Amino acid sequence: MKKFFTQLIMFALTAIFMGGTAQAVPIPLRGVVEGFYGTPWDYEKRVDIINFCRKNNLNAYIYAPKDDMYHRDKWRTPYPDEKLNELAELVSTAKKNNVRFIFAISPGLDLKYKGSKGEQDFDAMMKKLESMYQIGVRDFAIFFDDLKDDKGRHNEDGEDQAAFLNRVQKELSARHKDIAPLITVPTEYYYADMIDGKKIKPYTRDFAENLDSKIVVLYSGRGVVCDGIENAEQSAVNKIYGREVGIWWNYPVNDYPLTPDGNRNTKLALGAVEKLPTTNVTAIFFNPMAQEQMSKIALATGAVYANNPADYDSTKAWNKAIENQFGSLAPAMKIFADHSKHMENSWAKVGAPDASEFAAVAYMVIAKADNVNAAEFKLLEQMIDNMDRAANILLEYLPQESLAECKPQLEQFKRLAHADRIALESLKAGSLNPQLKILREEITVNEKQAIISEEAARKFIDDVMNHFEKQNQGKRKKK
Ligand code: LTM
Repeated sequence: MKKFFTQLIMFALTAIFMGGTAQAVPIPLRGVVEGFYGTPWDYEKRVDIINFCRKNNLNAYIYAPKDDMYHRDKWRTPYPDEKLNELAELVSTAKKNNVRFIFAISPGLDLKYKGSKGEQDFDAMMKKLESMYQIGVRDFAIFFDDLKDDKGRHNEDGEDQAAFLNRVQKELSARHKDIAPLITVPTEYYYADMIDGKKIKPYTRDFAENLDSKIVVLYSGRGVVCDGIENAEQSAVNKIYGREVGIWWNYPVNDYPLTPDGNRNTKLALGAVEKLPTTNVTAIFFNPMAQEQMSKIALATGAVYANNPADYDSTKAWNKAIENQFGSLAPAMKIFADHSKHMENSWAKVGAPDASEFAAVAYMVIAKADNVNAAEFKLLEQMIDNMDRAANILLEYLPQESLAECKPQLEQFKRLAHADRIALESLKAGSLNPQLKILREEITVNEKQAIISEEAARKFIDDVMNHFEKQNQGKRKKK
């Protein structure tokens, strides 16, 4: 008992000395993975993101653009001099900023593991990594994600892959004493794909059992793009791999289609990262959008999380990120970004719901329809006016670099505000303004360039039209 009280007093004293809060424990390796499909970032964007990392206390950047052919499709081919010089500049910028530049390569599409072809490929890999060492790279990653066919099957052998990585790791550290442990992403890189019921799938079992314990493994959560990671899931994956596994977090990346027609995703992910583990995580990397400036809202929240997971408050971090990044434009940006947080399709779901306050008020107005009072109408009206005002301000005053990345979405936001206003006025008047149908068609056409607020401002238009449709059906029945 005495011991207990002594501990209690010690705890209280520690809390008092530390200002009442527990000390932040940052995730050791934390940063951005340029790992999306589509046009890779250019040199300027990379320099900018490396600076951003330093400012936000993120200590690593992974170079892994899927569509850099020298990273994946033609991984054996050496970088041409011009590209190598550019990479050398980036490596040196990263060093100056205390950001680890992690060079990644994705050889899985055609890597051979055995026989003379296997030897040739091992040599090709070492040559490529050596050329990166020569320009100053000290951190390397070899990724095996996205190797499944259309039916979701893969032929990868976990033991072969692990042996390959172990050999590369061994060879690299024999040649150089200043190399960090290798980082990898397995072919079964999300938890649901590692297990079959209660059993670990053969690939994952073989990969995990044979992989050198120093090699850092990243996974993407329960799914490829998923609604958070619970502590228990993190522990389960740690158990499979017999080490603390790191996270490759697919937010704010938007390189996957949102609609079943497979059209390009034209939505921006402008929310906070959320629902991430509070247990020990060894590394976390956030995969951004091609829209580098617009990615910084989520990335800044990711930095806050990664620097103190136990104390993370996503709303607080999101507000702060926007205030820091947009200054006097922050109020307008908050209104716009609030409508563009959530990403969802048949297999992906991530990000807080869009404009939850707007959605709740709009839902209430629709539910009460003929009974909405003046104050309730006013509330929604103000929200709609604010949308329009925010869009106008941002269209006029956003710096060119940011505007170039979100102009179609801002224009669509304006269209939504206009249509929502007509919808609201229709409800007030008790009869549908025929203009609404035309506006809705225009919005649908423009979704090829910009999706925003599907379940809030966009849904209100449909809900109002359905309301009048039902009313008309009722009248027709009575006749
Ligand atoms: O998530 C991983 C490990 N790999 C790919 C990423 O390159 C891609 O950006 C995301 C989102 O589409 N999905 C992946 O599977």
